[in-house]
Amino acid sequence: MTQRWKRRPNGSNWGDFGSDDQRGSMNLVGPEQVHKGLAEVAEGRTFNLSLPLDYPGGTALHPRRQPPRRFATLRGAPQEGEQCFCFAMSRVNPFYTDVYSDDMVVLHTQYSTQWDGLAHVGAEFDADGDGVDERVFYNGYRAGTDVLPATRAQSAGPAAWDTWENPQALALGIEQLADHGAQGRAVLVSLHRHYGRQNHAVGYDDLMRILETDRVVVERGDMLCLHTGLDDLILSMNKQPDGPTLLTSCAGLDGGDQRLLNWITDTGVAALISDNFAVELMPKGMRMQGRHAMLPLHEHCLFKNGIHLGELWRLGELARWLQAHDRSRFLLTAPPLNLPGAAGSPVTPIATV
Ligand code: UVW
Repeated sequence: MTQRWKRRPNGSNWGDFGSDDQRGSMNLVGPEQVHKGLAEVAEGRTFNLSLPLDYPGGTALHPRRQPPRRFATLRGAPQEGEQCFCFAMSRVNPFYTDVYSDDMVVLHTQYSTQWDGLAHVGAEFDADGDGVDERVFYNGYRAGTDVLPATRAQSAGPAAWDTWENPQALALGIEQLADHGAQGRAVLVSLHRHYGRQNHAVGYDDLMRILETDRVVVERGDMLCLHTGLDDLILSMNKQPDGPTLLTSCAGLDGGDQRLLNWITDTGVAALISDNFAVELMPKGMRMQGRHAMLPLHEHCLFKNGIHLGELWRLGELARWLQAHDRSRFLLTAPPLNLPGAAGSPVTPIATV
C-alpha cells in the first residue's frame, strides 16, 4: 500500500477504498448489489443498451473520434478482380470446401456507446503539497508514471502500426472495471419525460423534484441511468448527424451545481450513465471563478471519486418499458472490453427486467 498523495482534492474519496484502489465507486457494487439487481428480474426480458457502434456517424459530435473502420484479415493474396475477401480453402487444397472470413477493426474506444474509465480524465492538482500542480488521476495516480496513454497519435496510418509502441497504463486501465464485471442494480430516471428535447441543464432542485414526482428512489451502490432522448434523435439521423442540432438538444446534468455533485457522492451512486454524450451538458456560461475544470462533473466523478461514466447508451426502449410498467429498477450487466490500459471502452450493456 502506497499513499500517492499528501493532499486530496476537496470532495474526493481518495484513500477511502485503500491507497492502491483502482475501482473507485464500483467498490460499492458487491454481491449484495448483484442480489438486489437479480431481485428486480421479474419477466426475464432483456434490452440491449448499445447503439450500433457506427453511430452517431461521422465526426460531428466529436471531431477527433472517428467511426470504426473494418478491414478483412487476408488469408492469401486476393486474386485478380476479387471483390469479396471470403477465402475458399479450395485454393489451398481442391478437396477442401471451407470458406473463411475474418476481420480487424480500428475503433475509437469512445466513439459510440462507451464507458469512460478512470484513466480518461485527471486534473492538474498539487497532490504532493509542494505548491506545484502535478497531472494526477483518481487516488493520486500520476500521468506519465502510472497512467501511460499510447505513444503515437492516431494520424499515423496502417503502414506505421507494426512499429507502434503501446505501453499499457500501469494503473486505472479499463480492465479494472472488466475484472469487476459491472453488474448490479441500476435505476433509470427519465429526464426526457420532463424536458422533452429541451436543452436543459438539470441541477439539484430539478433532479429532486423529478425523483419525487416519478417516485424514484436511488440508494447506495445503485448505477444511475439518465434518459434524455438524445439516443432516439441520434438514431433518427441515420449516421448523417446534424452536429448543431445534437449539441443543443435534450437535457443533461448541470456539472456546475455543487449541490448536485454533493448529492451524487452522498447518495453513493456507483456509476452515472446517460444516452447523451457527456452525461453533463457542456457549460454555457462561466459561473465558476478562477482555474477550474472544463467539465466539472467529469472532474467530480472520474478524478475525485472514481465514478465511471457511461455515455451514448441507448436507453429509450428500456425507459418506455419501465414507464409502462411503473418501474425504475433493473439488473444491469455492462462489462467493458478487457483491454489492458485503455482509458475507455465500447460496451454492450444488457438490462434485464
Ligand atoms: C466529451 O467528450 C465531452 O466527453 P467524454 O470525453 O467523456 O466523451
